[in-house]
This record gives sequence, structure tokens and C-alpha cells, in this order.
Amino acid sequence: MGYVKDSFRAKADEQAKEIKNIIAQHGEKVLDQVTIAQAYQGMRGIPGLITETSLLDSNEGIRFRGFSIPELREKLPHAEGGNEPLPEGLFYLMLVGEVPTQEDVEHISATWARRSHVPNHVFDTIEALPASTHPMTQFSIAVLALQTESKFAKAYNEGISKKEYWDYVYEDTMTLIARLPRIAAYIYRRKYKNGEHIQPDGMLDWSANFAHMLGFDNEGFRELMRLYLTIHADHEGGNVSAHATHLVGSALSDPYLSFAAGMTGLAGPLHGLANQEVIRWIEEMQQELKTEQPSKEQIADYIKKTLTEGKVVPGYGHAVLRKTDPRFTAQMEFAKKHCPNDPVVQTVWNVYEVAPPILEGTGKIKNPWPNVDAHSGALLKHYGLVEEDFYTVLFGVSRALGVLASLCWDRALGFAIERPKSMTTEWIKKFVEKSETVAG
Ligand code: CMX
Repeated sequence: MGYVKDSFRAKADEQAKEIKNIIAQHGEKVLDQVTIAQAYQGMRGIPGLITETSLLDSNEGIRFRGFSIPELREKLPHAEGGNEPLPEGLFYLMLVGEVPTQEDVEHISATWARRSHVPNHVFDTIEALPASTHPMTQFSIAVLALQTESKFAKAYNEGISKKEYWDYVYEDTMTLIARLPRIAAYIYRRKYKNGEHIQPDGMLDWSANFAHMLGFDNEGFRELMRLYLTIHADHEGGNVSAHATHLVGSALSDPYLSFAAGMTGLAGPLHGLANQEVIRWIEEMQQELKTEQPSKEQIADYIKKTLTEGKVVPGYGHAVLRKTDPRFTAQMEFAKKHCPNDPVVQTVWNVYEVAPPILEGTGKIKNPWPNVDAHSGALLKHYGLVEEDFYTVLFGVSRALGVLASLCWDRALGFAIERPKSMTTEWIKKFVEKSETVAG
């Protein structure tokens, strides 16, 4: 057994004991009440999930195992000569709960490089799809095609004890994460680069190798990928991709099936696909106004027009956040350092100045501030990754780190199959009638 797995196992055993005590001593304590509005409106704010890897504060933003994004950028190991955190380090932190050493990170890089071989039938499955198929559809299908490799599914089929689930889920997690960049890059090169594929370079870190297979070998893009794959990894447990992965996993569907469910959720325009939508929205504005850099007044008018047409302004708003997303700020800082004069980057910054008061002025949008998706496309465009349909796949590769580390925890802690109660409107009407009779 590798030492990362040993460390995870030791932490999980400790945590499982603690949880047992918490449930025994405090299991009947009430966390919160659920209102009828919450039941109808996306269960917003109902505390009903345990996710160990990260926690979201509506004003401060995300913390991974207690560390904010600026802290991660400082504390996590970097590549030689680089300044951005290596996502391998964030994975270790989320899985084991401790800041990794440089050696830990190199160990994970090497493990993923060793396991990165993708079987041919996965490429054949991708090839069977029309090239016009959206990259997120290709990605989700490829993950399902890779499910033939699941050690968990095989072991379960042969018969294993509940106590061993986590071990196979851990193995599947490591193999799946190792292979995702190869699959994603294959989809990219097939769709946009005439199928001219680039072989992996096992000497590079996970992000640099991904950049290499996509066809970008410059250090600037590698650094962007390290930052990008770190900040998109996790956003506590209630968002659609994390929740879907956790939910499907709770039925003991293996990590491939569970992660594919998360990815089909990430492909929705109100979630991960928003990064594609942001850049399309900016380009449509540029085309309509016939200028590469619209003025702030023009941007303000365009935002109002978008709202009048009953559409959302992509990249703005959030179900939990109530301030600027620190993932937006991290990308802004990166852009200030590397490409402050890029016209699309400048437009993103101008939208940031103009949009919040307009969105706030509608009186109904609860968070007028930008989320992670408002900035990412401009950076990718700057480095030449211009095909915005592909952007959500990059988000998906990163999201694997958080949701699969969480899945390891779910099985190690023996979490139950998820099954909340649903009601009909008829039931609600009767409930209201009864409560009014009692009150009245
Ligand atoms: N532009 C226009 N209208 C918006 C809006 C936006 N950016 N954000 C919210 N609204 C609207 C909602 O559609 C809703 O309208 P109705 O009452 O007519 O249905 C109203 O404001 C209240 O919504 P809310 O409580 O503020 O926001 P929700 O929690 O319901 O939704 C989110 C959150 C992210 C789906 C929403 O803000 C949105 O659609 N944003 C644009 C898409 C986007 O950027 N998504 C990416 C989120 C980050 C991620 O998951 O990757």
C-alpha cells in the first residue's frame, strides 16, 4: 500500500471514531429548520450534507481544509521555477487533511504519470461520436467508457466486506484522475486540431503534462493550468457536480459512474458551462457593438439589454456567495501579472466595475458579484486556447480532485445511501391547512 493511502486510512479511521461519538452523543440535536420556500427553491441553505474537503463561507469564499486560496498559493508546493500551487498538493491536502511536502507532491505526480495509460476502447468510443458533439458530452461518455477499468465494481461483483470499499474507491480515484488529462486532451485535439494527438510526457507534473498534450508548452500556460486546476477543484458539497457525484456514489456506483454523473451536471449553463457562456456573451457584445473593447457605458447598456431579454448575465451571481468569488480574484491577480493589457481581460475587468450595481438594482439578484467563471475564459483566450466549448472540460478535470477525494471519504466513513424526503404540493397544502387550524 502506498504511503499516501496509509496516511488517508489512518486519518479516516480516526475521523470515523469521532463521528460515531458525535452521533451517539449529539445525534438528536437540531441543526436547522426547513421552510416550505426552501423545499420549493432548490433546498438553498439546508444543512444536510457532510463534505470534509472544503467549506464555503458566503462572504469570504472557499477554504480547503481551512486554507483560503491566497494561503494555498503560498503554502502548497510549486513546480521548479513556478509560483502557482501544484494541484497534486491540493489533492493531498483534501484527502489527508495536511499540507503536503514537496516529496508528497512529487510522489502523487509520479503515481498519476504511471497510471495515465488510457485503454484504446475509450478512444474508439470517442471516435464513434460525431466530431460536432459538445466536448462535455464526449468527456462524460469517455469517463463512462473507462468504467470497464473499475476495481471497485469488479471487487464488489466478486464480493467484498463493507470495510474494504474505501480501498477500491481510492484505487479507482487515483487511476481516474491520472487518466482524465489524456482523455480531455484527446477530445481537444480530435475536435480542434485535426486529430493530431500529442503523447504524454511522464517527466512533467500533472498540469504541465496536460498543457503539453493540449499543445501548449510555454511556461505561462503551464502556470495558468496549475492555478486553474487548483482553484476549480472543490466548492464544498452542495453544488451540482459535487452533490451529484456524492449522491450517485452513495448507491455504491463506482467512482467512474459517480464522476460521470457529476460531469453531466457540470455541463449545465447555470453551473460549469457558465465559463463558455461568459466568453460567448463578451464576444457577442464585441460583435454587436463592432469594437474589440467596448466602453463601460456600452457594457452597462449591454447588461441591461441582456436582463431585458430575460437572460442571465453569465459569470455573475451565486447560490451561496455574497461577495466577489476569491477564485475570480486569484485569476485577476494572475492576469495583472501576466497579461494586464489583453483586451478581453480588460473587458472582464470593466464588466466587473459596471455589472454589480446594475444587477443589485434589479432588487432580486441576491449576489451581484462575479463568480469563478467570469474570468477564466479571458485567460485561456490570452494563451491561445480559444475554443470556448472546451472550457468546461478543463473545469471538469479539476473538479475530479475534490469530488473524488470526497468520495474516498464517503466510503471510508461508511456514509449511507442518500435518500431525502420529497413531498407533493397536495401534501404541502394539507400541511399548511393543518398548521393554520392548530395556530388559529
Ligand atoms: N443574471 C440575471 N439574473 C440573475 C443572475 C444573473 N447573473 N443571477 C441570478 N439571477 C436571477 C435568477 O435567475 C432569479 O430569477 P427568477 O426569480 O426570475 O427565477 C433571481 O435572480 C434570484 O436568483 P438568486 O437567488 O440570486 O440566484 P440562484 O441561487 O437562484 O442562482 C446562479 C445562482 C449561479 C444559478 C445564478 O446567479 C445565475 O444564473 N448566474 C449566471 C450563471 C452563472 O454564472 N453560473 C455559474 C455559477 C458558478 C458555478 O457553478 O460554476
